[in-house]
Amino acid sequence: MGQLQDTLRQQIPGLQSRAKELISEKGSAVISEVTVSQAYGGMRGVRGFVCDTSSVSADTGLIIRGKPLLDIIDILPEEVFYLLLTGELPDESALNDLSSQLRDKQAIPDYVWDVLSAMPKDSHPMTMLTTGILVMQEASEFKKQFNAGIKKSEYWEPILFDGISLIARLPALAAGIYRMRFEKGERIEPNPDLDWASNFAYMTGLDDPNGDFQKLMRLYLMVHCDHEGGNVSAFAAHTVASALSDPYYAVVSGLNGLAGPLHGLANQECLKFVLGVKNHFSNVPAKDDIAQYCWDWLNSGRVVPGYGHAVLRCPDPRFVAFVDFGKNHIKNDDVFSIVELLYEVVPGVLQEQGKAKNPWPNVDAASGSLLYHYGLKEFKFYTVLFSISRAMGMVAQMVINRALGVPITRPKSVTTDWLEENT
Ligand code: HAX
Repeated sequence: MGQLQDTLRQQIPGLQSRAKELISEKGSAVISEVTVSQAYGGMRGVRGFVCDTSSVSADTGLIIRGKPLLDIIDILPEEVFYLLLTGELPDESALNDLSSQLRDKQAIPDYVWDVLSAMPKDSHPMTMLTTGILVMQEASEFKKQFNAGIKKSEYWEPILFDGISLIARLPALAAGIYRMRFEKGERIEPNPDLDWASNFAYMTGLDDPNGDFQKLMRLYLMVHCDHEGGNVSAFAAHTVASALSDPYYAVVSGLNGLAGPLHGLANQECLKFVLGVKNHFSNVPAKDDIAQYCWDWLNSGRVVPGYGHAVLRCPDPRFVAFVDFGKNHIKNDDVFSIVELLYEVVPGVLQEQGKAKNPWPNVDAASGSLLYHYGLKEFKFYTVLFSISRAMGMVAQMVINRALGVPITRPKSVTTDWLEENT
């Protein structure tokens, strides 16, 4: 049915026996313990499940199937999706095959636009995106095959079918939401000659005389693809998918988590913060002034968006990739200059404040300034971009989990009384 599917069909028996062997030989080995602080503290650092699509190390950041992000920064989102799923980069023919599967499935049913156009005009674009995905759930192939009695060992195939269908539709859905929500005029039909990310850029209708916005979208939609399994969106999607809810339901659950300001919405909040700096000083401020601005911000009880991370303890390589892009493609841009200046100032301020365990920038600190430069100024839309990309990681994780027969997620909670009596 497709080269990606064939590769997975060959790989999955090996994955299953590797997991079976580990369980039988080392099933009772202890990989983590949980303290009372962790039980109250968002389970930070607790190792409790398996995710092979990517890993995040505190001092180097995102590693996709053994490849540090910055080593593969030039690959297409389609290639990274293949890599997340299989651990291999596709050759030309496998890439063409996946690209044509995505192209074949990209049409959005009309009822989606009907539903979206009935929503309040000032709905948040993330609400529109998750609504648009959810109403397409009726098309789930997994749901149909499950109801028809498909064997457990075959679940992953219709999960992948649904995942590819959903990922195929996201650029047109997101671009259509952009044009509808921000009154940009009629939707723009997909261009069959473009890759997945460039097509999204094209369908926004933004002016792109040199093709640099398409280039940025290829980078943007690649680097946001996955960040191991324990972040809010991945873990929410993982949990919901473990109940055998189909990928439409599960991805929407993950995206609803991504819509929180401490997670994916930070890219919107971050640009708001940077524009606040620009407005406050009427141009690019001096370092001392920006430091004072950050102190006033922190002292008013707010977090500096785009800085800090639950796992990372270094500048996020995804941030580094965006800053490199800006340095190479953007000259004399005040908003990007403020982002660069904040990078020089904020880590020192956060270190002096002494609260944040990681004073360094995360993925969200620079991306908005680039989008803004290319005319995508409606920052409420930014988390939708993150979502289009992150759906790839969520889908890859759920395909592998179903292939391995991972059971329903159900950790044990304890009561405060239990803690007082048993610790
Ligand atoms: N500014 C100010 N204070 C910060 C901070 C920041 N950027 N980052 C952390 N802190 C504070 C926390 O609020 C916490 O304060 P309290 O003790 O008063 O509650 C303290 O430092 C310890 O927090 P931590 O252990 O370092 O961080 P957490 O693991 O709890 O949280 C967050 C990680 C990313 C949520 C946090 O750093 C934050 O709020 N950052 C700003 C928002 C942001 O950029 N989010 C996007 C993260 C990347 C991502 O997921 N993108 O999708």
